[in-house]
Amino acid sequence: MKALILNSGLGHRMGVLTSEHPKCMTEISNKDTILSRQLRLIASAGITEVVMTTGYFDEILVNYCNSLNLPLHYTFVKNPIYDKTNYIYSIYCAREFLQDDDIIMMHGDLVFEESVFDDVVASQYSCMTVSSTLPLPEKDFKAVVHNGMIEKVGIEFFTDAMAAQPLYKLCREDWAVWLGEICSFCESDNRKCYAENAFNQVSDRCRIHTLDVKNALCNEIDTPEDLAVVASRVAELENRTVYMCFSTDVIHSGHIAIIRKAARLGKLIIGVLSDEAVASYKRFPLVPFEERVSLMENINGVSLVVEQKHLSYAENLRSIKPDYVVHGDDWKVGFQKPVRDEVVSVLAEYGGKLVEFPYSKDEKYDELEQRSRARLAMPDARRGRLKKLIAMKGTVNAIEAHSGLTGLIAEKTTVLQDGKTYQFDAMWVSSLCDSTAKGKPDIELVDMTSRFRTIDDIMEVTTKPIIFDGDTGGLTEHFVYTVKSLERMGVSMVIIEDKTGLKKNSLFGTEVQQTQDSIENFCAKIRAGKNAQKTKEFMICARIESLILERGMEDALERAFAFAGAGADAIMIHSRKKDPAEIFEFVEKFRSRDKQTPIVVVPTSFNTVTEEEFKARGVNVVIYANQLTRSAFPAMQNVAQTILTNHRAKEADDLCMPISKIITLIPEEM
Ligand code: SPV
Ligand code: MG
Repeated sequence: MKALILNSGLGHRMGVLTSEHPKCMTEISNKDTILSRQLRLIASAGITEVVMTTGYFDEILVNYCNSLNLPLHYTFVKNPIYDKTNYIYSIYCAREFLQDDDIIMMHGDLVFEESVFDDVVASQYSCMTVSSTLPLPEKDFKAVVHNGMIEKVGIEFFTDAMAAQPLYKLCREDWAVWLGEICSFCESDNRKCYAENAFNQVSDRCRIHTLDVKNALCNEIDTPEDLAVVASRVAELENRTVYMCFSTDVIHSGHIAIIRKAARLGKLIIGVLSDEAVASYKRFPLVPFEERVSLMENINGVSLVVEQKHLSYAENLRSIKPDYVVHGDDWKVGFQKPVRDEVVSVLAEYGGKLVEFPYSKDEKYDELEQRSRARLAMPDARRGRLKKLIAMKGTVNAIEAHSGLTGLIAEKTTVLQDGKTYQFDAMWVSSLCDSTAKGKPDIELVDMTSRFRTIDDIMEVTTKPIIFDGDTGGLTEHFVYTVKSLERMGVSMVIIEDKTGLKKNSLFGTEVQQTQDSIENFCAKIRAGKNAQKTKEFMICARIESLILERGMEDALERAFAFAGAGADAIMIHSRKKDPAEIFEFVEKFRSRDKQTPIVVVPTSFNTVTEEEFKARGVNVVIYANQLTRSAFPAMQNVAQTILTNHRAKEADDLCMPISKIITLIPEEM
């Protein structure tokens, strides 16, 4: 595709403004002349070949074009009798450079906005810009239109006519017809009319569609009055703001293409989604917020980068009030739809517009995303993420996983609610559920090798951080090895409970014989673990069983402060009461002296308390320790009984997930 710009004329009606250079070099803003704006848009549309006809001040014009340093290759063709002919003859002079290609043709005094030019370039058919909303001009071009096709162009037509501007896309077959007729005109000495006079003779074979620009800027400048009007429209365009939000930490060519398109609508402001918002709806960002900001700041066409704290655009839109919001049209459905609906209603509050470009699924993106996930799953990338999430969100949640399958549920389950997406932050490898899955009691019978095997199964198919239930931690001499192994595997936190001897599950409480370890011994175990670990990020959490064993609040608090003093990175307080009062009392008393050390709770019994309330009270980790196992067991038992009752599986089918669904549950690759 080539651009043809007709610049042979002088523009006498501009007066002194054209006394030293051709009209196209008239300034229309601080940064542009008519011509520099045209050339910039041509270059940014990816067109590289420009044929320009010249006449008046041709040398000045050629030098000026070269001085703009745009990535364009020019062919200048001077009309030697520019003062005695019209541009039909200039085109004739340039004919050898205009063969066998699609042509974007424009008069040199035409100023149009980016979106108009984009539509012309993208048109599948030959087209001319017209306006269905502007009144018919007295002296300028009008097009006679039937069924969306242009039949005649000239200043003399008023019937069935629309205001028209000399900006065309001419597909090569149509252009060959028109150019042929231009040649016939010029060779029979008909050189003083418009090129459109030649078109009018062949419009049945040169099929030009209308492209309705309505009120968008697409104006010729003939007089100083025209210049004033166009300059103020250009100023308005240059002050327009465009807003886009990015959550991605991998930028690919598709993003750059949409940023380019958006920047053509006005000053582009990019909202970069906070780490917390990204982690809540997608995955933990590999590139932290600050780096994602500087990535965006360094992309050509981006004027300003701001933080977008939430998935919702509302806060930023109300404060920035951009003229446009740009997004791919993929968000019309799926989990982003509520976010889009809110954008539409906030834009309506002040008259902003939503521009949606067709979304093309980029395979490269999928591949990059898959690689990012694979990286997140690696031990070094996974281990420190729990600490970061606690720092970022204040309170995180974790759900039990005891196999690859339950790991996938923890990894992939998301819920959309009130425009927000919820998912689990981490996984809890429970001793109770790991033992139960193996049909064994929760008494440290399943050995560490087997427990590590479970971790490995989960890690193979997930990326989220893991909290390991380390029971009592065993002998201190053994615990130091456990710490090093867990750390090496990429586990984020081990929780050990201050019990000794034969451990039984805490939910038995005092119904079974259980012995609490001494503060001294347990502190020594914590210290030994902390000394053994190699990375800063790995966390050892001390779990206090005083409330379970009914030793009282004072004992629980004394232990909590002692264990934190011995280096525990977090404190877990456990209770088997339905009433959360004792948990709340502990949290309040602990927090009055220790504001920092994260507090962990397992609300199996006191399950009426929401995460929001725990957060408000100063709890940092909420673990749903056994619900997947407890829900799966009765479901499986029911199906087994149904089959036995009916002597066949038909009746059980409605209780089961369809095979077609279960096979899609397991990803081919993570
Ligand atoms: C586990 O899930 O194994 C626990 C938590 O240790 S609890 O069962 O509540 O003791
Ligand atoms: Mg346990």
